Amino acid sequence: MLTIRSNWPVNLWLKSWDAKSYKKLLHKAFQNLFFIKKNLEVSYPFCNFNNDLHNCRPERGLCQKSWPKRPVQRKKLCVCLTPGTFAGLFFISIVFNFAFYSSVLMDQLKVIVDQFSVTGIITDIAPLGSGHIHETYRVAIESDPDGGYVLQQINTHVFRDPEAVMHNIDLVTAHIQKKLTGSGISDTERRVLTPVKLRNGGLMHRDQSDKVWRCFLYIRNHKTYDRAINEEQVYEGGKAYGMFLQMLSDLPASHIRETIPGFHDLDLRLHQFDDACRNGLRMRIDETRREINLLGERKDEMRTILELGKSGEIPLRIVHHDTKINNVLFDQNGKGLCVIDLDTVMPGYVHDDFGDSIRTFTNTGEEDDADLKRVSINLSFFEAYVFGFCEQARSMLSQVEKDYLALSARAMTYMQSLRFLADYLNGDVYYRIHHPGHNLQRTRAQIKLMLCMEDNYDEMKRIIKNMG
Ligand code: GN1
Ligand code: MG
Repeated sequence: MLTIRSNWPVNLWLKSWDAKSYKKLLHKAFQNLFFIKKNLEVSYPFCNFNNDLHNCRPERGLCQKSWPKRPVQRKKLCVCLTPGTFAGLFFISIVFNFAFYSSVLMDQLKVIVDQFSVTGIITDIAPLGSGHIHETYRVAIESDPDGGYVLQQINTHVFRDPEAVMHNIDLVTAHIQKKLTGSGISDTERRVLTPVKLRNGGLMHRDQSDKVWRCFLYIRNHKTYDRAINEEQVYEGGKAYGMFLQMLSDLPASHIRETIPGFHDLDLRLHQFDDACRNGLRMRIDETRREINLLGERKDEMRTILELGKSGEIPLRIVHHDTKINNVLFDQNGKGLCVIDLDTVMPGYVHDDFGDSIRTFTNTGEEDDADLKRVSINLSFFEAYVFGFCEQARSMLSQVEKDYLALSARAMTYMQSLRFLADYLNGDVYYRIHHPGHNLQRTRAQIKLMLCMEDNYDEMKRIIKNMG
């Protein structure tokens, strides 16, 4: 019987490229391919790893009979491959492993879904979304193809107190639900996240390997975007986040727990950044001197909002803290539906939310765009966001809060640059990366955006002032 292995070939391939892992990689591929764990000795093309078989000669295809001419000491099946045959078999092996791995994973996930009060026959469980922190899956149900559930494994390295996270989410979603119902909205299950309870009560499941899981209703017929497409959509996004703040404005802050202490505390982020610049990977520090200096030069100006908070000139509110464009769900007509990703809902400043939104809603490129020429700020998107946001939140904002909205866009883009770069220097330990150098690519895109905001700062301030 084949045993389950987590280090399937592609992972091994990506981890390191040296002779030893090449041999291991090929061996694994063949073992998996032929369901054989023993009695198979393989000679690999382009390399001579195996001392017992150093005489091997490549022949066409699998060759068991004609070779070796001189019997090897141990009685083993010898396989000699040409590069072409090898490539073919290797490809088949990867496909096989992928299918096998997926089906094992799906079975394991089904067991977890079953802990929650879900109904219906599960037809598929597939990765969902583009978040950098949690593992997220969509659970499809046979009788309800548009509905289903979202299963999420909480990243407990980032959220060390998942009970606090779920406590906040329970409170916030119930509060918003009440508000929506009170204002006569009928399809509330599409307007706010609905956590699904465990069969035995509670909102999160800890599995045998101590992984923590939670489940939400999947919001039917929604769309998400990683980049804005037009002004109407950006306006809708601004409205959604403005309304979110407005709805939480009467929830007592003392009821909310701090899920990541100092999450948007710039002094803490600067401290972590300095630490990474001192103790991070030497080669990476040398490689990013330009970025490190550029960020260092802006430190004092970027601390302005923090100082306003410390002196009490701006109030602490319950804010979202992760107001990216892809944390708003839109309906099929492009109208804002629901704000998701409530893990970091905590006391903070309105600038945390406004600034972080501008960072993603107005960027003409991607958050991690490799082509920096594509990254800049779209001022009509900026205006549209301000319009939507202020329409909902204007009445709760003080004049001082409004005066610093434009600066908050620069400050949040600055903080994000610090965080991506610190993670790069530390060896990519926080954000999930999709290729080596991904955090550096993200840093450079964010710095480019920040510089564009500096160039357009006067215009940004003018737009906000005009909005009243
Ligand atoms: C992370 O969960 P996700 O991918 O939306 C991060 C945010 C960053 C964002 C950058 C808990 O958000 O703070 O702004 O990446 N969340 C956490 O894209 O660190
Ligand atoms: Mg998040």
